[in-house]
Amino acid sequence: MPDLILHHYWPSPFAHKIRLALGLVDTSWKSVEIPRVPPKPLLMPLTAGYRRTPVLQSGADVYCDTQNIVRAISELTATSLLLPTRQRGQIFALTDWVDGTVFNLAARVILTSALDTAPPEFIQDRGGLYFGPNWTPEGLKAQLPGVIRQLAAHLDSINQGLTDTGGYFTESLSYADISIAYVAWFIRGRWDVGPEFLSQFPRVERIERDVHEQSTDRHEEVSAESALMTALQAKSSAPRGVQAQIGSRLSEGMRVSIRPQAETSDPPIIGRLRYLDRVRVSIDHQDPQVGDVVVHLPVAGYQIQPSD
Ligand SMILES: N[C@@H](CCC(=O)N[C@@H](CS)C(=O)NCC(=O)O)C(=O)O
Repeated sequence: MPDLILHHYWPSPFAHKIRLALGLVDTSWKSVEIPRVPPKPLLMPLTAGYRRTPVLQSGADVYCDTQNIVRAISELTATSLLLPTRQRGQIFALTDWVDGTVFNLAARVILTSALDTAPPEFIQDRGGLYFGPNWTPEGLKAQLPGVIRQLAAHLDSINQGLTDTGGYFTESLSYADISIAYVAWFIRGRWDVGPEFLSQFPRVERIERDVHEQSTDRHEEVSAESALMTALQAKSSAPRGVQAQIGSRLSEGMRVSIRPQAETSDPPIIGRLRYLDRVRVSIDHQDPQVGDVVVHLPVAGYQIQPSD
Protein backbone atom coordinates (compact mmCIF):
# COMPACT_ATOMS: atom_id res chain seq x y z
CA MET A 1 0.00 0.00 0.00
CA PRO A 2 1.41 3.47 -0.87
CA ASP A 3 1.83 5.77 2.16
CA LEU A 4 -1.33 7.40 3.48
CA ILE A 5 -0.95 11.18 3.35
CA LEU A 6 -3.46 13.31 5.23
CA HIS A 7 -3.85 16.90 4.02
CA HIS A 8 -5.31 18.72 7.04
CA TYR A 9 -4.81 21.32 9.74
CA TRP A 10 -4.67 20.38 13.38
CA PRO A 11 -7.70 22.34 14.73
CA SER A 12 -10.05 20.83 12.10
CA PRO A 13 -12.71 18.62 13.74
CA PHE A 14 -13.37 16.58 10.56
CA ALA A 15 -9.63 16.03 10.22
CA HIS A 16 -9.53 14.99 13.87
CA LYS A 17 -12.12 12.35 13.06
CA ILE A 18 -9.77 10.90 10.43
CA ARG A 19 -6.71 11.17 12.69
CA LEU A 20 -8.66 9.11 15.23
CA ALA A 21 -9.69 6.58 12.56
CA LEU A 22 -6.06 6.17 11.44
CA GLY A 23 -5.11 5.79 15.09
CA LEU A 24 -7.81 3.24 15.90
CA VAL A 25 -6.61 0.96 13.10
CA ASP A 26 -3.05 1.69 14.31
CA THR A 27 -1.63 2.65 10.95
CA SER A 28 1.19 5.07 10.18
CA TRP A 29 0.48 8.17 8.08
CA LYS A 30 2.09 11.29 6.74
CA SER A 31 0.83 14.73 7.68
CA VAL A 32 0.67 17.69 5.29
CA GLU A 33 -0.60 20.91 6.85
CA ILE A 34 -2.89 22.99 4.64
CA PRO A 35 -4.29 26.52 5.15
CA ARG A 36 -7.53 26.94 7.14
CA VAL A 37 -9.08 29.16 4.46
CA PRO A 38 -8.57 29.32 0.68
CA PRO A 39 -6.44 29.79 -1.31
CA LYS A 40 -4.96 26.30 -0.98
CA PRO A 41 -2.55 26.29 -3.92
CA LEU A 42 -0.75 23.08 -2.92
CA LEU A 43 -3.98 21.13 -2.39
CA MET A 44 -6.08 22.17 -5.40
CA PRO A 45 -3.86 20.44 -8.00
CA LEU A 46 -4.76 17.15 -6.30
CA THR A 47 -8.48 17.61 -5.74
CA ALA A 48 -10.00 19.03 -8.95
CA GLY A 49 -11.57 21.85 -6.92
CA TYR A 50 -12.59 20.09 -3.68
CA ARG A 51 -11.61 22.57 -0.97
CA ARG A 52 -12.75 21.00 2.27
CA THR A 53 -10.60 19.48 4.98
CA PRO A 54 -9.37 16.75 5.27
CA VAL A 55 -8.24 15.01 2.09
CA LEU A 56 -6.50 11.62 2.10
CA GLN A 57 -3.95 10.78 -0.59
CA SER A 58 -2.54 7.37 -1.37
CA GLY A 59 -0.16 7.65 -4.33
CA ALA A 60 -2.21 9.08 -7.24
CA ASP A 61 -5.56 8.38 -5.50
CA VAL A 62 -7.21 11.26 -3.69
CA TYR A 63 -10.10 10.60 -1.31
CA CYS A 64 -12.42 13.47 -0.39
CA ASP A 65 -15.05 13.61 2.37
CA THR A 66 -14.62 11.78 5.66
CA GLN A 67 -17.38 9.24 4.92
CA ASN A 68 -15.42 8.15 1.86
CA ILE A 69 -12.05 8.48 3.58
CA VAL A 70 -13.13 6.08 6.33
CA ARG A 71 -14.21 3.55 3.68
CA ALA A 72 -10.87 4.02 1.94
CA ILE A 73 -8.89 3.51 5.17
CA SER A 74 -10.87 0.32 5.81
CA GLU A 75 -10.19 -0.94 2.28
CA LEU A 76 -6.53 0.09 2.12
CA THR A 77 -5.68 -1.33 5.54
CA ALA A 78 -7.97 -4.35 5.02
CA THR A 79 -9.72 -3.98 8.37
CA SER A 80 -13.41 -4.13 9.18
CA LEU A 81 -12.98 -2.61 12.64
CA LEU A 82 -14.26 0.85 11.69
CA LEU A 83 -17.13 -0.37 9.52
CA PRO A 84 -18.16 -3.91 10.43
CA THR A 85 -20.39 -5.18 7.60
CA ARG A 86 -23.52 -5.96 9.59
CA GLN A 87 -23.58 -2.65 11.47
CA ARG A 88 -22.48 -0.49 8.52
CA GLY A 89 -25.95 0.89 7.78
CA GLN A 90 -26.56 1.80 11.41
CA ILE A 91 -23.12 3.37 11.66
CA PHE A 92 -23.70 5.52 8.57
CA ALA A 93 -27.13 6.54 9.89
CA LEU A 94 -25.59 7.67 13.17
CA THR A 95 -22.61 9.41 11.53
CA ASP A 96 -24.93 11.22 9.10
CA TRP A 97 -26.87 12.54 12.06
CA VAL A 98 -23.72 13.52 13.95
CA ASP A 99 -21.87 15.09 10.96
CA GLY A 100 -25.01 16.87 9.78
CA THR A 101 -27.38 17.97 12.54
CA VAL A 102 -25.16 17.65 15.61
CA PHE A 103 -21.99 19.08 14.03
CA ASN A 104 -23.94 21.95 12.50
CA LEU A 105 -25.40 22.93 15.87
CA ALA A 106 -21.97 22.66 17.52
CA ALA A 107 -20.42 24.76 14.71
CA ARG A 108 -23.13 27.40 15.25
CA VAL A 109 -22.38 27.58 18.96
CA ILE A 110 -18.62 27.75 18.42
CA LEU A 111 -18.76 30.21 15.53
CA THR A 112 -21.22 32.45 17.40
CA SER A 113 -18.91 32.47 20.43
CA ALA A 114 -15.99 33.38 18.14
CA LEU A 115 -17.79 36.12 16.16
CA ASP A 116 -15.97 38.95 17.91
CA THR A 117 -12.55 37.30 18.20
CA ALA A 118 -11.85 35.09 15.13
CA PRO A 119 -10.37 36.64 11.94
CA PRO A 120 -13.23 38.13 9.84
CA GLU A 121 -12.21 36.16 6.72
CA PHE A 122 -12.52 32.90 8.71
CA ILE A 123 -16.00 33.83 9.97
CA GLN A 124 -17.10 34.91 6.49
CA ASP A 125 -15.82 31.71 4.89
CA ARG A 126 -17.32 29.31 7.44
CA GLY A 127 -20.64 31.17 7.57
CA GLY A 128 -21.08 30.56 3.83
CA LEU A 129 -20.04 26.91 4.11
CA TYR A 130 -22.16 25.90 7.08
CA PHE A 131 -25.14 28.24 7.16
CA GLY A 132 -25.87 29.03 3.50
CA PRO A 133 -25.83 32.47 1.86
CA ASN A 134 -28.34 34.26 4.10
CA TRP A 135 -26.72 33.96 7.52
CA THR A 136 -26.01 37.08 9.60
CA PRO A 137 -24.00 37.57 12.83
CA GLU A 138 -27.12 39.07 14.49
CA GLY A 139 -29.21 36.06 13.49
CA LEU A 140 -26.62 33.68 14.94
CA LYS A 141 -26.43 35.63 18.21
CA ALA A 142 -30.23 35.81 18.60
CA GLN A 143 -30.58 32.08 18.09
CA LEU A 144 -27.70 30.98 20.33
CA PRO A 145 -29.69 29.92 23.45
CA GLY A 146 -32.10 27.88 21.30
CA VAL A 147 -29.20 26.30 19.40
CA ILE A 148 -27.48 25.29 22.67
CA ARG A 149 -30.74 23.67 23.84
CA GLN A 150 -31.00 21.71 20.58
CA LEU A 151 -27.39 20.58 20.80
CA ALA A 152 -28.05 19.35 24.35
CA ALA A 153 -31.17 17.49 23.17
CA HIS A 154 -29.20 15.57 20.54
CA LEU A 155 -26.28 14.81 22.86
CA ASP A 156 -28.76 13.57 25.43
CA SER A 157 -30.13 11.06 22.89
CA ILE A 158 -26.62 9.88 22.07
CA ASN A 159 -25.79 9.62 25.77
CA GLN A 160 -28.87 7.50 26.36
CA GLY A 161 -27.93 5.15 23.52
CA LEU A 162 -24.62 4.33 25.22
CA THR A 163 -23.78 2.04 28.15
CA ASP A 164 -20.79 2.10 30.50
CA THR A 165 -18.62 -0.15 28.31
CA GLY A 166 -18.00 -0.84 24.61
CA GLY A 167 -19.13 1.22 21.65
CA TYR A 168 -22.49 2.53 20.42
CA PHE A 169 -23.28 -0.47 18.17
CA THR A 170 -20.38 -2.82 18.74
CA GLU A 171 -18.29 -4.33 21.54
CA SER A 172 -15.09 -2.75 20.18
CA LEU A 173 -15.05 0.88 19.09
CA SER A 174 -16.16 1.64 15.51
CA TYR A 175 -16.52 4.67 13.24
CA ALA A 176 -19.75 5.49 15.12
CA ASP A 177 -17.77 6.05 18.31
CA ILE A 178 -15.13 8.10 16.49
CA SER A 179 -17.92 10.42 15.33
CA ILE A 180 -19.17 10.93 18.85
CA ALA A 181 -15.59 11.49 20.05
CA TYR A 182 -14.64 14.11 17.46
CA VAL A 183 -17.73 16.25 18.11
CA ALA A 184 -17.07 16.11 21.85
CA TRP A 185 -13.40 17.05 21.21
CA PHE A 186 -14.57 20.02 19.12
CA ILE A 187 -17.04 21.24 21.76
CA ARG A 188 -14.53 20.73 24.59
CA GLY A 189 -11.64 22.52 22.93
CA ARG A 190 -13.32 25.44 21.18
CA TRP A 191 -16.14 26.65 23.43
CA ASP A 192 -15.29 28.21 26.79
CA VAL A 193 -18.13 26.39 28.59
CA GLY A 194 -17.63 23.23 26.48
CA PRO A 195 -16.20 21.07 29.31
CA GLU A 196 -19.02 22.04 31.68
CA PHE A 197 -21.63 21.48 28.95
CA LEU A 198 -20.23 18.02 28.15
CA SER A 199 -20.20 16.97 31.81
CA GLN A 200 -24.00 16.63 31.46
CA PHE A 201 -23.39 13.66 29.14
CA PRO A 202 -21.04 11.29 31.01
CA ARG A 203 -21.29 8.41 28.54
CA VAL A 204 -20.45 10.70 25.63
CA GLU A 205 -17.41 11.80 27.65
CA ARG A 206 -16.56 8.15 28.29
CA ILE A 207 -16.59 7.39 24.54
CA GLU A 208 -14.51 10.50 23.86
CA ARG A 209 -11.95 9.27 26.41
CA ASP A 210 -11.92 5.63 25.23
CA VAL A 211 -11.51 6.55 21.55
CA HIS A 212 -8.62 8.92 22.35
CA GLU A 213 -6.96 6.35 24.61
CA GLN A 214 -7.20 3.54 22.06
CA SER A 215 -6.00 5.62 19.09
CA THR A 216 -2.30 5.53 18.38
CA ASP A 217 -0.52 8.51 16.81
CA ARG A 218 1.99 7.31 14.21
CA HIS A 219 2.31 10.36 12.00
CA GLU A 220 5.31 11.99 10.39
CA GLU A 221 5.32 15.54 8.96
CA VAL A 222 6.02 15.90 5.23
CA SER A 223 5.89 18.91 2.92
CA ALA A 224 3.02 19.61 0.55
CA GLU A 225 5.52 19.73 -2.31
CA SER A 226 6.70 16.18 -1.57
CA ALA A 227 3.06 14.97 -1.51
CA LEU A 228 2.53 16.50 -4.97
CA MET A 229 5.70 14.78 -6.16
CA THR A 230 4.44 11.46 -4.75
CA ALA A 231 1.29 11.82 -6.84
CA LEU A 232 3.30 12.76 -9.93
CA GLN A 233 5.44 9.64 -9.61
CA ALA A 234 2.54 7.27 -8.87
CA LYS A 235 -0.08 5.69 -11.10
CA SER A 236 -3.57 4.93 -9.89
CA SER A 237 -4.90 1.43 -10.30
CA ALA A 238 -8.42 2.48 -9.28
CA PRO A 239 -11.15 0.63 -11.20
CA ARG A 240 -13.00 2.03 -14.21
CA GLY A 241 -16.65 1.51 -15.12
CA VAL A 242 -20.01 3.11 -14.49
CA GLN A 243 -22.60 0.83 -12.93
CA ALA A 244 -25.96 1.04 -14.68
CA GLN A 245 -28.46 2.39 -12.17
CA ILE A 246 -32.17 3.11 -12.47
CA GLY A 247 -32.72 6.81 -13.11
CA SER A 248 -28.99 7.61 -13.47
CA ARG A 249 -27.94 9.01 -16.84
CA LEU A 250 -24.18 8.99 -16.45
CA SER A 251 -21.60 7.16 -18.53
CA GLU A 252 -17.87 6.59 -18.35
CA GLY A 253 -15.73 9.42 -19.77
CA MET A 254 -18.51 12.03 -19.43
CA ARG A 255 -17.41 15.40 -18.05
CA VAL A 256 -19.17 15.86 -14.71
CA SER A 257 -19.51 18.47 -12.01
CA ILE A 258 -19.90 17.32 -8.40
CA ARG A 259 -21.19 19.53 -5.55
CA PRO A 260 -22.50 18.91 -2.04
CA GLN A 261 -26.28 18.40 -2.03
CA ALA A 262 -26.72 21.08 0.66
CA GLU A 263 -26.85 24.78 -0.04
CA THR A 264 -23.23 25.85 0.51
CA SER A 265 -20.60 28.05 -1.10
CA ASP A 266 -18.41 25.07 -2.12
CA PRO A 267 -17.05 25.31 -5.67
CA PRO A 268 -17.79 22.33 -7.98
CA ILE A 269 -15.36 19.46 -8.50
CA ILE A 270 -14.99 18.93 -12.23
CA GLY A 271 -13.50 16.02 -14.18
CA ARG A 272 -14.15 12.99 -16.43
CA LEU A 273 -16.25 10.27 -14.88
CA ARG A 274 -14.10 7.18 -14.39
CA TYR A 275 -16.07 5.04 -11.98
CA LEU A 276 -19.46 4.99 -10.30
CA ASP A 277 -21.09 2.44 -8.05
CA ARG A 278 -23.73 2.89 -5.36
CA VAL A 279 -21.37 4.39 -2.83
CA ARG A 280 -18.41 5.95 -4.63
CA VAL A 281 -17.82 8.21 -7.61
CA SER A 282 -14.32 8.64 -9.07
CA ILE A 283 -13.13 11.16 -11.62
CA ASP A 284 -9.97 11.43 -13.69
CA HIS A 285 -8.14 14.69 -13.17
CA GLN A 286 -4.94 16.08 -14.64
CA ASP A 287 -2.69 18.88 -13.44
CA PRO A 288 0.91 19.63 -14.42
CA GLN A 289 1.99 19.45 -10.75
CA VAL A 290 0.56 15.97 -10.11
CA GLY A 291 0.05 14.40 -13.55
CA ASP A 292 -2.94 12.04 -13.75
CA VAL A 293 -4.76 11.49 -10.48
CA VAL A 294 -8.08 9.93 -9.55
CA VAL A 295 -10.34 11.88 -7.18
CA HIS A 296 -12.83 9.79 -5.20
CA LEU A 297 -15.99 11.14 -3.52
CA PRO A 298 -18.99 9.50 -1.89
CA VAL A 299 -22.27 9.34 -3.84
CA ALA A 300 -24.44 10.02 -0.78
CA GLY A 301 -24.58 13.73 -0.01
CA TYR A 302 -23.38 14.92 -3.44
CA GLN A 303 -25.04 15.96 -6.72
CA ILE A 304 -23.28 14.60 -9.82
CA GLN A 305 -24.32 16.47 -12.98
CA PRO A 306 -23.13 16.26 -16.59
CA SER A 307 -21.09 19.42 -17.25
CA ASP A 308 -20.17 21.08 -20.58
N1 LIG B 1 -18.63 16.55 4.44
C1 LIG B 1 -17.25 16.90 4.67
C2 LIG B 1 -17.18 18.09 5.60
C3 LIG B 1 -15.76 18.52 5.91
C4 LIG B 1 -15.70 19.92 6.49
O1 LIG B 1 -16.66 20.68 6.47
N2 LIG B 1 -14.52 20.26 7.00
C5 LIG B 1 -14.27 21.60 7.44
C6 LIG B 1 -13.11 21.61 8.41
S1 LIG B 1 -13.49 20.80 9.91
C7 LIG B 1 -13.88 22.45 6.26
O2 LIG B 1 -13.66 21.93 5.21
N3 LIG B 1 -13.76 23.74 6.44
C8 LIG B 1 -13.35 24.56 5.36
C9 LIG B 1 -11.91 24.41 4.96
O3 LIG B 1 -11.12 23.73 5.64
O4 LIG B 1 -11.55 25.03 3.96
C10 LIG B 1 -16.51 15.70 5.25
O5 LIG B 1 -17.13 14.81 5.85
O6 LIG B 1 -15.30 15.60 5.03
